[in-house]
Parts: sequence; structure tokens; C-alpha cells
Amino acid sequence: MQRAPRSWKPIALRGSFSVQEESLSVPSQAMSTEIPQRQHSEEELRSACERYDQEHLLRHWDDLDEDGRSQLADQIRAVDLDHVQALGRILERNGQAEGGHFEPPEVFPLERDRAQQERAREAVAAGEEILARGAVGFLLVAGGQASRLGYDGPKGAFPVGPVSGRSLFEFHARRLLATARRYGTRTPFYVMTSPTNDGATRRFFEQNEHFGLPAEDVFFFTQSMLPALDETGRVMMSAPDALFLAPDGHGGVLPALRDSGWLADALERGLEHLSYFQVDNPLVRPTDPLFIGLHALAGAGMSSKVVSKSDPDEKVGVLGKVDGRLGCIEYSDLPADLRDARDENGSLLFRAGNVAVHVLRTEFVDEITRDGLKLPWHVARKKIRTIDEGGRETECTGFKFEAFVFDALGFSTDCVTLEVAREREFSPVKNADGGDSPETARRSLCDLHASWARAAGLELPPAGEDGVVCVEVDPLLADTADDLAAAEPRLIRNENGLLYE
Ligand code: UD2
Repeated sequence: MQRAPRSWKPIALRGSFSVQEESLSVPSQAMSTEIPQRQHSEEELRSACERYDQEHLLRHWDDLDEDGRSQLADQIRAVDLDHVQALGRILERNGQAEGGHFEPPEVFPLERDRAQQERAREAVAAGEEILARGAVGFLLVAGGQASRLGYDGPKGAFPVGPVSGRSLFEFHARRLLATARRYGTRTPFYVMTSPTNDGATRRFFEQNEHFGLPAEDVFFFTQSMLPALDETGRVMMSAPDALFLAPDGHGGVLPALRDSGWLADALERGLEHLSYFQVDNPLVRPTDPLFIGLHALAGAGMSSKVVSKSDPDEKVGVLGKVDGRLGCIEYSDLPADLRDARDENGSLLFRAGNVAVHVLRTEFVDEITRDGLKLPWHVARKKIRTIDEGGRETECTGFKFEAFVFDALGFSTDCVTLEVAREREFSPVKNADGGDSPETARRSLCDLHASWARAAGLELPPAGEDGVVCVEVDPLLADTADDLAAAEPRLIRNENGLLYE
């Protein structure tokens, strides 16, 4: 059998690349959304732009009205130009960073031997005890732009429930509410937005009365924005009076949590762990006692859930040890020989697919963010809507910079990597159609909930033409088949199917 390749080196500017060495510190506010009160004169702005080789930002100044000038001036002042210069140097280096030696991680598997079954029992008990003490906070990242889904609004507002039409946010909130009721505790919910969807997200929660959660237990904070750069390191503009700004990646959640004051709040409340998840997966189980318990018993800083990748081309990152430390290589960065490598059983060697579900010890987050978090910047080459020298709209190649939360794994020791069943826990909404779309997520919910209802001896509707048995279970009622079997559900029928509440 061919020796499996292990060495990993990102390919420069292949589409995206990450810089693993000489990583830059994520400044506490790379792009401040607060407009400083101090007024600069036009001369001061010009001289700052010239000093940093960004004088093109004022090219259309003379054509702007007062409002346009003031908006542009505020945006330029809010950008940390030293940091922009450092990002430009990453482009100059052309992504020439060594990747290192990559090995599969140790995984707590789905198929467990006796010792692992015993460990799992202990972990569930430990996790339940931690949840019952109210020592877990919930951290949702919802700052992304949902550009692939093409939905006009925050992705969390997307109606994913196959029968109920409930939104992604509502699924998540009702799971937390179920845990709060079960243990008689509070479930503090920290929701990260970006400046572009913050207002709409807050309004959606308010209009829906926080989905039954006490409003005082839901906290919003925004991530930072970063300018996109052209290949010479110059800040791109989206209009004569505006910079092209994009969210700084979900890795921005850690400094943003600190800067917002909510990290201090979590520590004061005695929250020992933060359960982290993405907005796009309606099957996610942020209150899973097994995962929380395994993480806590191991004394880990940060732990992860994975699913077994069956298709080498699946668009999930893979967890593995990079030079001995746990890390994740994003699908777009994984070279083909590693992507396709097989072990002696013929399974994919690097199959620990990242479902973007983590638990982080709150003190670990405090430690790694205290002096400015050092995460590598991942750079994505994108087509960017910008303006030409005449101020007309055009499209050009540019570079966006993002920090990824899974890079914080490298700071943690004793990380747990828990394998979970895909059909039980992972079916994200990413694209408008095809794989990972609303259609596949609704089908996954129906398949899972129909299997629970069948096991509980409950009524099921006939399968539709597409083979889907359209039944949905309210997350407030049940998080597992056993919960449903023990419940006395109310049946609601509508034109879509059956809903158990
Ligand atoms: C992510 C993972 C991928 C895989 C997959 C599983 C990254 C880079 N890749 O892929 O490895 O695990 O998820 O579903 O994470 N977000 C923010 N702010 C940002 C950018 C993203 O809050 O600046 C949020 C976004 O709202 C969403 C989540 O992060 O909840 C994931 O973002 P994505 O859809 O861009 O990640 P994706 O699908 O490339």
C-alpha cells in the first residue's frame, strides 16, 4: 500500500491561503465601528492616507457632498492603517508559509469499546451536572453574509422548519429553553452579529419575543470589519464615499466577546464553559451533555465535534495534528494528495470533518485573548464589486482576510475530538440549492424526527413523492428519541405535514 502523504504546504494564491507562521495579532478592534469624536481636518486625512500609500481613498473627495465626505472620513479614521499595512505584507509574501506535518487526530469514536462506553456514561453524568449548575453559556456565530444562500436577511431568520416554518434562530433558542426548563437554570445566549446584520438580527429576536428566552439572557455583540485589499495592498472602495469592508471571520468572535464585555460577564456569572456553534445547522446540539462532559473531564481548553467524511470533496475542514498540535485545515487549503489519502482499511485518512461545534473553557478564552489573540489570517481571493478611477462601478480581483475560530485549538491542550453521527447532528444550510441547501436540511430534519416518532409509536404521515415523511419535532419537546418516547406530545397538522410539540 502506498505510504500516505503527511506533509502539508498551502499552495500560494491558489484561491485562498492561510499564513501559519509569523501570525499577526488580531487587534482588539481592527476596524472599529465606533466613530471617534475627534475631528480631523482634510489635510490630516490626506497626510495619513499618503503615509500609508492609500491616497487613492480621497480621489473622489472633491466630487462628494458633505454627507459623503463625512461618511468616508469616518470610515478611514476607523480603520487601523498600521494593521492594513501588515495585511498588505501578507499579500507580498504571497502565502509562502510552511504548513508542516499533518496527522489524523485522536478521536473519541462513534463505535465504542467497553472502556469508551464507560467513559461516555461518566461524561454524560458530568455534563448533566454542569448543565444543571447553569455553568454553560452558549455562543452563536451569526455574522456571516449568507451570500451563497442568497437570502435577504440574517441567515438565522431563514425559515427552515419543514412543517412549522420555524427559523434557524428559533430552533437554536428553543433547544436552550428546553435545557433551562429541564434543569431549572438560565442559559445565557451570546449572539455574534456583524455591523451589516446586527440591527436586523436584534429586531428579529425582539419581534419574536426572543423565542421564549428571557430577554435579559440574550446578549448581542458585533464582530469587527476589515477592508478588502487589491493585490498591491491598497484598500478597495465600494463607492466613491465608502470603503469595501467585510466581517473579519468567525475567529473574530473571541476578541469581540472580550471587547464587548460579555466575556467578563460570563466569568462573573460563573460560566465555566462556552458552547460554540454556527447559525446554519438546524440539527446542532449545543446542550449535549456527552460533549460537555468529555471536554470538562479531559480538562481541555477547547474541544470539537467531527463527522466522518465519506466523500473526499465534501466542503468541510478536517481536524488533525499539525506538528503535534491539534488544528484544522480548511477544505480549500487541503492539497489533493492529503484529501484523497486512504488508510489501510480503505477509509479516508483525513476524515475528521469539522462540523464547527466546539466547547471552550471560559478561562481559556480569557487567557488567549488577554494580550491580543494571535490567530493566523486566512486570505481569500474574491471578485469584488468596486469602483474604477472614474468612480464607475466595476468588478476586480481583491483579497479578504478572515480569522478562523478553529485555529484557537492550537493554544489548547488535552483537546477532545468527539465523532458524532452526521444524520443526527449535521445538515447545514449553505447554498440555495443542491447539497447543504434548505431542501437537504429539511429532509434531514424529517428523516431524523420520523425515526424518533416511529420508535415512540406515534402517528406518521405517508411519505411524499420525494420519499420524505414530513414530520417535525419541536426542540422544546425533545432533543433525543428517548425524550420523545417519554413525552406526551401535542399533534399539530398543517398542509406541510405533522408537528409534535
Ligand atoms: C465552515 C468551516 C468548514 C466546515 C463548515 C461546516 C470555516 C472557515 N469553515 O465552512 O470547515 O466546518 O463550516 O458547516 O469555518 N461567520 C461569522 N462571521 C464571519 C464569517 C462567518 O459569524 O466573518 C459565521 C457564519 O454566520 C456561519 C459560520 O460562521 O454561522 C460559518 O461560516 P461560513 O458559512 O462562511 O463557513 P463555511 O461554510 O465556509
